[in-house]
Amino acid sequence: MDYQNILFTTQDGIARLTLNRPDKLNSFTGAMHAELRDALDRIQADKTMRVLVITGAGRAFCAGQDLADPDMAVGATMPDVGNVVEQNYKPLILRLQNLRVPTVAMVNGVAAGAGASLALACDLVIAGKGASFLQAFSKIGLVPDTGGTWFLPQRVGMARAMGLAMLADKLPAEKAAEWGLIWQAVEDADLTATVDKLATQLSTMPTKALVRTRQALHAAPTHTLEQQLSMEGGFMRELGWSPDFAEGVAAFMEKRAPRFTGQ
Ligand code: T3D
Repeated sequence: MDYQNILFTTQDGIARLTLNRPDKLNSFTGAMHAELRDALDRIQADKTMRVLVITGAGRAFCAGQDLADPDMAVGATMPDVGNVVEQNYKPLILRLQNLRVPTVAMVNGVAAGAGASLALACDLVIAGKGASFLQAFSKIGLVPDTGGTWFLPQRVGMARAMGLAMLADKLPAEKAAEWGLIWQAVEDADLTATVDKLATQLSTMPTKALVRTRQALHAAPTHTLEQQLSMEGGFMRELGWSPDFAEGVAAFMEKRAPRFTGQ
């Protein structure tokens, strides 16, 4: 598939996906969603990939749904917004959550609406200090989607989630980090280098263990302690038979750096 709305590269185990409609602040269209699905499927199928970095071209990360896209055209007939969510946003988030590599959002500018949710669906979110997070939905009569109502209260608590979602004020990156919405806010000039270093680090780590960690942490809020202990036990059993566990222990015993392969 030829990509017109995203850039996609892979090198040294690092997949980089750039939303590439800078004139429209990288807002989502149906065509962009199709390209994203294709790129995520390629990462899932490529066993040499160890990490995914998502960012936006130009001055924004992503302004959410393109409100001028034919999918959303409000005219004589109203769009079926629920269908768009089911067909585009839900599969996007489920693909990311089930991706077999850790994911990093490099938030280079405003992340609004579903764009904010896309960032929050990544395992680690690093933003430039000039970036901001905006739950734009209430401004246009919608509800936070793309997992927004799930990620927000888990990260920042109900009071702040409610304020952000209802009032739709821009949350600057530094405050987002202070509130625990994201992992880190860094100087804009340092964003790319910081994320490059992080991606390189993640690409040499035990990939399966990182992904099982994601799954366990996301399952915890709806599990009893007993269920969670069982899940941990199952993951430990699986990982305990993995080459990366053997390598990790061998490297520790031999007092050397481990050479994980992601297996
Ligand atoms: O079925 C479904 O689709 C449901 C799914 C919904 C998911 C959602 O994401 S709903 C929320 C949709 N997003 C928004 O409501 C955000 C709209 N955008 C903004 O509020 C502002 O653009 C920003 C706060 C993000 C940035 O403001 P600012 O002042 O830095 O930039 P700007 O001047 O508003 O935008 C620059 C251009 O991008 C401008 O185009 P122009 O006039 O230069 O030709 C603007 O129209 C365009 N743009 C920005 N956001 C969108 C957009 N065009 C289409 N859709 C957008 N979402």
